[in-house]
Amino acid sequence: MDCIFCKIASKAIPATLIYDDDQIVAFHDNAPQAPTHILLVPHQHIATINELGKENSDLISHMILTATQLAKDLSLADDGYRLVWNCNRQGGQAVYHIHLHLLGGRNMHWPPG
Ligand code: IU
Repeated sequence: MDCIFCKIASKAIPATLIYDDDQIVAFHDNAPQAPTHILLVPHQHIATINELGKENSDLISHMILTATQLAKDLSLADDGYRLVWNCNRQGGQAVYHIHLHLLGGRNMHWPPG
């Protein structure tokens, strides 16, 4: 499958991973939208969050808990940060392999763009 995030997660493409386990990897976004912009990506190829089911509950909770731990490790937790899942065209999804954005280090806007 020609999926860039599958290749990064399987290490077929070298990337600087800041977190790596048997379920997910995390790395810095290559076009950061905030001083800290990290992507958490599962090894399993799932195209969009629409495809998630109860069988993925452990994976999704692991992604969120890893993101919150990274936020604490990077001293973002007290000031705050944002977790984002983009879904499909109107949601602004560009890479069709699910990923959780962790954004921090600046004031976020609401409503989002
Ligand atoms: P989106 O939620 O699908 O829009 O986010 C995809 C993100 O993946 C986006 O922020 C890109 O900058 C980022 N990205 C990357 O970090 N490395 C890559 O090789 C590619 C995209 I392609």
